Amino acid sequence: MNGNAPRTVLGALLAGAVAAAVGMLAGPADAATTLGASAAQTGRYFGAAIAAGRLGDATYTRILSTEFNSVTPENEMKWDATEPSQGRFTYTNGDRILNQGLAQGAKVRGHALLWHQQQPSWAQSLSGSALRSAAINHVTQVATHYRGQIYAWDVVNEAFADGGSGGRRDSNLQRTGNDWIEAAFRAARAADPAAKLCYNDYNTDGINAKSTGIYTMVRDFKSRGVPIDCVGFQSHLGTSISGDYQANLQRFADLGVDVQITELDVAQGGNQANVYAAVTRACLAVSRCTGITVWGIRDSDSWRTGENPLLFDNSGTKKAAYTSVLNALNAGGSTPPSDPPPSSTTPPPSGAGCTATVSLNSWTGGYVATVRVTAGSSALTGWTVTVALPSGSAVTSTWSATNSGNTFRNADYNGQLAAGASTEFGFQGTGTGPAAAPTCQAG
Ligand code: 9MR
Repeated sequence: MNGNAPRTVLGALLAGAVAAAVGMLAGPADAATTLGASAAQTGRYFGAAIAAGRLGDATYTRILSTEFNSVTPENEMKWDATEPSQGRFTYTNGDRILNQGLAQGAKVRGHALLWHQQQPSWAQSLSGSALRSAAINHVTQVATHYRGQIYAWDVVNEAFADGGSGGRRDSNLQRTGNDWIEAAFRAARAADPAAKLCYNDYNTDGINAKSTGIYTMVRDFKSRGVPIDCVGFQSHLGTSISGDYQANLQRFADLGVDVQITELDVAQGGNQANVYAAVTRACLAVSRCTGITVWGIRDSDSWRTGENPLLFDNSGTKKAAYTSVLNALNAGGSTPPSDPPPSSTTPPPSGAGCTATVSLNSWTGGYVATVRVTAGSSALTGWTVTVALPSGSAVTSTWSATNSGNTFRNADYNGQLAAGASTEFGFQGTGTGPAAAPTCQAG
């Protein structure tokens, strides 16, 4: 044990007995000395939003790699950063965040595929079906680039209105039709079946009209089979925390989704350490609260200039808020259920040759198709996939393959597949997408 709050022998015995009785409680084991290690004792992560431009700062990266076992790009995976002009994708800074996370064995949360802010100017000037197809293509491309490497994606960020309406925020995306959110989630699932898909928002830190609007959407998505796995509660907090903060997390968890604290920061004041501890305890008390992310490392890294809302001061020294979070983590809590990540249901191929499956994201007048090509019992040096398109449907763009009409050939870099291995390509079209399974031929 280190210098944490002393426990009485009776208290320790009681805690142990209760833990044994319910079989769900973890800790207080040996107190861990970093946020990430302590959160890991109950199967959770403790993360930070990080900026590629700060990775050369030695103090910053020392704290990052010592304390945190999850990272979120503060800006580098947003639409304006990843698709500065339409159809031209730049991943340099996003990849730097990803690689930093992977190098230190951290989870990487993707943030954010679609948002009304930080859109590139070309997207801001689009509307209607042109914007809808550009947005879905964006989701598909970015999630495909990071496929298999992202723990959870904020697929849609901040789509609900503030105030008492409980409804959607007006935005160019919302004006493409109320189904834009579910179309985005379907596209993300098709592109990266292993990533957890989250809806993320702020001012949802308690039971209020906005969080209830989101709750109603999540319940509807779950009832209709729209793929959603988690809800992010940003938790940009002032000097207090709502009394029903934990109850709000729990009601979402009871819908069958994970909950995550995604952008925590707390105004500095007399209560800062207490508010941080209360948020931490609330997450630990909800078994499906899988982790906490703070929105920056040092106060000087924060977007809330002058509010000193983080766990480390400007020189990188731990603040009282840090100690209160670490102590709360070390006190233990419920253990998240170990659910396997959502996985693709592609059947294993049999025989030589290859098979192809297609998943579709459709909207009125258009669709994005993602096609998975899997080699049979022999390696392939090339493949050709033919897709039956209904009359009136035309392919308008293709990625990771070349096409002539409805026949698609491998690109230079994805024709060679080991036996049983898979690759993906995609295309966008007008009209209605393919209804039948595609055929695949080796060569
Ligand atoms: O911290 C981010 C800041 O550097 C950007 O300038 C800003 C642009 O809008 O976005 C900040 O991050 C936001 C996050 O992406 C979504 N939730 C609110 C965060 C704080 O504004």
